[in-house]
Amino acid sequence: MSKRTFRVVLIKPSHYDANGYVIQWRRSSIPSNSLASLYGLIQQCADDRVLGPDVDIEIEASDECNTVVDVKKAIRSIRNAGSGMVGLIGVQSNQFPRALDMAREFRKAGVPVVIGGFHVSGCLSMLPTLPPSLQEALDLGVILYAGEAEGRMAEFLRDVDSGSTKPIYNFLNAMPEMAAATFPILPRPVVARVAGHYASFDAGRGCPFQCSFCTIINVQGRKSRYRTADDVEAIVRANAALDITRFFVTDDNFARNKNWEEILDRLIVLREQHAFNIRLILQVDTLCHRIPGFIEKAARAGCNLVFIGLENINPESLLGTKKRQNKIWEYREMLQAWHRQGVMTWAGYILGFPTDTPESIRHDIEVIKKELPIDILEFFCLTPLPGSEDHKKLHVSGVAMDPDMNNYDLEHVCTAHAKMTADEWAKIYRDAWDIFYSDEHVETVLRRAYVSGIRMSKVTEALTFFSGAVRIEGVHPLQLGLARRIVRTQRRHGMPLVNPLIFYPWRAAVFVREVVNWLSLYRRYSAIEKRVRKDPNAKNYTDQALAPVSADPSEDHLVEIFADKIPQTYGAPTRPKVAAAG
Ligand code: B12
Ligand code: SF4
Repeated sequence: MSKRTFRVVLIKPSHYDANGYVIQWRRSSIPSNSLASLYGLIQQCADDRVLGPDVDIEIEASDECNTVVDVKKAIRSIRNAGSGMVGLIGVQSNQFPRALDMAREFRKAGVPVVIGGFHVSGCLSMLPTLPPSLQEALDLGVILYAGEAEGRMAEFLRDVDSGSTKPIYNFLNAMPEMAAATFPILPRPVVARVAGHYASFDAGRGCPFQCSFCTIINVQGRKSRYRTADDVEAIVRANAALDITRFFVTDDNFARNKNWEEILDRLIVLREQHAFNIRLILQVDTLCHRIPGFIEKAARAGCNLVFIGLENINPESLLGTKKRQNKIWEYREMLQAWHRQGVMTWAGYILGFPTDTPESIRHDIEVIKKELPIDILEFFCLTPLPGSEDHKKLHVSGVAMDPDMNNYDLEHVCTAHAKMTADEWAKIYRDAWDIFYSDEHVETVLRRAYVSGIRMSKVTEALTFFSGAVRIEGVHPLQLGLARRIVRTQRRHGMPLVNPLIFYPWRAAVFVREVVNWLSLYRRYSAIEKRVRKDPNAKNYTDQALAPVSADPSEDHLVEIFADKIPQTYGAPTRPKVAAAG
């Protein structure tokens, strides 16, 4: 039987910086789970020979955040194979313009292109008509894929192979079960491009809550679906066979995964009885400490860094976006519980809620610094992301929003605010990093880490990384990697290529400036770390954030500060308001 090859090129697009260059690095910091999911699914199709016994399916996967994609080479490889397709994977709204620019080149060469991910799914799930970005893709002959691909790839590949594809595939009304579903996996060379060789998997999808800024509930659903402990063990073993044992678990809220205990118990056995050197980064909610044994087991299973969706400390803001589950009087106890297990705490904080002003934001960040043992805080601008209730409301009522999807990266102001001008909002976003990462507060964080027994060198590294991202590289830490690459010829569609004689000297100057800035930041923080370590009194350090939490929440100082803003509807503690400590 004569054999033929169907070549699948999977690309996770990045997005453009303010100069129109692709944001990419020699090493990225966080792996792409969407890429791993699609790779796993198509590898399964290749193993099952779904295009016929005579057809080999070859797969090539790259994450643009850490790889310069050579579009011409990819086109040649598909042509040489005789058939194939390009999949633009897990495309978020901010990545859609970059995805379209690549699609444009592939389509010019007649290669089938399909785009999937949150932008396509979010728009199709929430908007009554196609937005211009999706229409432009269709006009280029790009196939749009909404919804999840588990259990559906064989049929889709057959459609592409036989040239009988539909313009839009929409599976948003039929979420696949996660138990025993094909799992995410990537070849080791792809994972090796992520700093620290982190791989990723999702142990569940969907979320029962209703935050109005969130897209997840409208794309993955409010009914949560979970992988089993057997699935997770299989994922860990498959990666360990490639010598990869560090994982970013992408569940938006692992604490609400109903299989959490079984999963953690299984990982504990792998770690403690079979010497798997597992390390986990988990995302959890602010009430996870109320789940008996959760934090202790997470730490034993290898969690050394936890991301907490704090979002805000002002109850008025939280209520305005239906984030009712966040109860500020529980924050300190929750954070202290992670510290007791030696786990570094990393929280996200959103700026631009309707009641926010530059002054209130400054005030609230100062309160956090004093009151809460958060090691790493990162800031986002409240953004009407396509797929969210906020976006739908603005869209339907015709309120102006930035038409450039590249700006939906949570670092740009994309719509008007009732109390701040766009400039004020953008300024307080930039200032927020300076306010939190002042040298004085960096010392406080390191002193807290010292008494809590958290590895200080790790905290210093993390503080450097998060404090320098926006201030040195001009990108959010979630987009930061190691050693920026700027390819002169990969510029946004419509922007002119810069003459090499101007481009390369500019690039060299920027590179030198950035290296100097990073080194001096790291040296400064290392000197602070050394000072803390040498301080004979360091062991006795204490402050308001480390103070034991009173059994009576009404005695909590944070409750005092926001006393007049805590709604009394959900059994909140009451206490007369006092001013924030100076
Ligand atoms: C992990 C994660 C990250 C990681 C990794 C991103 C990466 N390189 O992949 C990090 C932390 C770096 C990150 C960063 C950001 N993220 Co993020 N992230 C996530 C998270 C939590 C999980 C993503 C995931 O793996 N999902 C599971 C996969 C399997 O789902 P999926 O991508 O939808 O893929 C399925 C289908 O869509 C489909 N599919 C997808 N692609 C394709 C392609 C083809 C060909 C086919 C057939 C099918 C198909 O099949 C897949 C399997 O079923 C999601 C929330 C979530 N629950 O998904 C947010 C999410 C995707 N992120 C979001 C945002 C906004 C960001 C940031 C802009 C925020 C910021 N400033 O930090 C940055 C942008 C960074 C950048 N430019 O790369 C938004 C996107 C919303 C939107 N409309 O754009 C989300 C939805 C969260 C939210 N706030 O609502 N993120
Ligand atoms: S923001 Fe987090 S808690 Fe809120 S609905 Fe989205 S995933 Fe759930």
